[in-house]
Amino acid sequence: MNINWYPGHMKKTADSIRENLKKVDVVLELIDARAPKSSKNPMIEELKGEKPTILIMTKEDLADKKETNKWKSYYKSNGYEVVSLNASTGEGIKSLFNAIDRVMASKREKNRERGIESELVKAMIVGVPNVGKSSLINTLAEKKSTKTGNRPGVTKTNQWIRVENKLNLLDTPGVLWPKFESEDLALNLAYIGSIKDEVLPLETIALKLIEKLQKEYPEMLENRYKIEISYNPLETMEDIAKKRGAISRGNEIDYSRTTDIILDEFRKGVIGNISLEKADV
Ligand SMILES: Nc1nc2c(ncn2[C@@H]2O[C@H](COP(=O)(O)OP(=O)(O)OP(=O)(O)O)[C@@H](O)[C@H]2O)c(=O)[nH]1
Ligand SMILES: [Mg+2]
Repeated sequence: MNINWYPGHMKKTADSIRENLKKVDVVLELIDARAPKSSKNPMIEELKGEKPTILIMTKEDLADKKETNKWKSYYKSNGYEVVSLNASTGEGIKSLFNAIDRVMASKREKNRERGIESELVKAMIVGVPNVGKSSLINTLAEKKSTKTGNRPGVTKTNQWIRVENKLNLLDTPGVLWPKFESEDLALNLAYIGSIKDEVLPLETIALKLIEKLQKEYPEMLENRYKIEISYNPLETMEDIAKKRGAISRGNEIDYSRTTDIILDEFRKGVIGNISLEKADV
């Protein structure tokens, strides 16, 4: 898969992350609960250095809860402060406030010793495109302060959002990195909508997703589309097309429409609660 997705603005974003790190107390690093390894940008890990960080698994409502819990244990045992939540509705947000309190405890103590009573926490929100950064900010601010959308690249520039005297949050554009480690990783990022659809071979991506779901979540596919899955992903795709009436004039299968149906329904979580990566890594 040849994805030419590293335009100049990615580099600019990396430079600006480096710059803004100096201004914040904590980094909120967002990863997608459905792909907690693939959606963790190694560039961010490198850029942020020793800055206190909270790893936030967003979209937990779309993932397999059992796997999400395993991933949390995995990251905890690797020394991370980690929480999972729904960035759109705010479900699970209490765990984030608790984590912020833990991370800020020593700094607040030092401030108090110096006679500074401010509870303000300055945080930078970072993560791959479409992971829910702006949604999380809106949820924390309890109003629509930033633009969100179900596609990558919605946020174009950095923006500070103040939440009373408690939080000063920096929304940032999603960042990818120059070279993906494996095709599976790239596919996961494609499935969750972190790579622009325009640069992807979408039919191939949908077939690969079917292949994966056939292996790992066959009942979900069967129940959602009322089909019996075939060993051949292309046949499964054709069965889905017939069930959904994605047939064009001349009785031909409309592969492009079927592709849209499958990707859209996976991304919305209506096929089921699916974890693309298992935590036994
Ligand atoms: N189900 C579910 N949807 C979410 C969650 N968080 C965000 N979304 C949806 O995911 C899409 C992307 O959200 P954004 O907040 O725009 O993501 P972003 O990380 O700011 O994206 P960029 O600015 O493009 O990098 C939107 O359609 C949100 O409604 C979540 O926890 N659960
Ligand atoms: Mg955004």
